[in-house]
Amino acid sequence: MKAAALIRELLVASTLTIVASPVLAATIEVTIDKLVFSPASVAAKVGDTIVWVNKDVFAHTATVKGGWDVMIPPKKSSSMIVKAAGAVDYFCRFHPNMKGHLDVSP
Ligand SMILES: [Cu+2]
Repeated sequence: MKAAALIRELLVASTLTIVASPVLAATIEVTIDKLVFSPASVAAKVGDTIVWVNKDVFAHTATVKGGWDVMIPPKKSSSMIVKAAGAVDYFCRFHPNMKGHLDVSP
């Protein structure tokens, strides 16, 4: 099998795995308005999706030092699937005063 075909097969297989997953994952919405994450602190479980909805006219990020980094363009939303349990503080790289907290249970 050619490499490209193999990659395609793997992609199809992983997509099916995600679709067939019986885990009841939740979607948790965090709004960004006037440089504030709201709610500032949310609880989630591994596998849940966090959606940041940016109502501001400038870009923000949800960034964990040494961890993940999500770019949220102006007037857009971005999402991330929570992969690890634990408590994390995140902030916006452009506005370090913007702070959020995530409590993730397994
Ligand atoms: Cu920001």
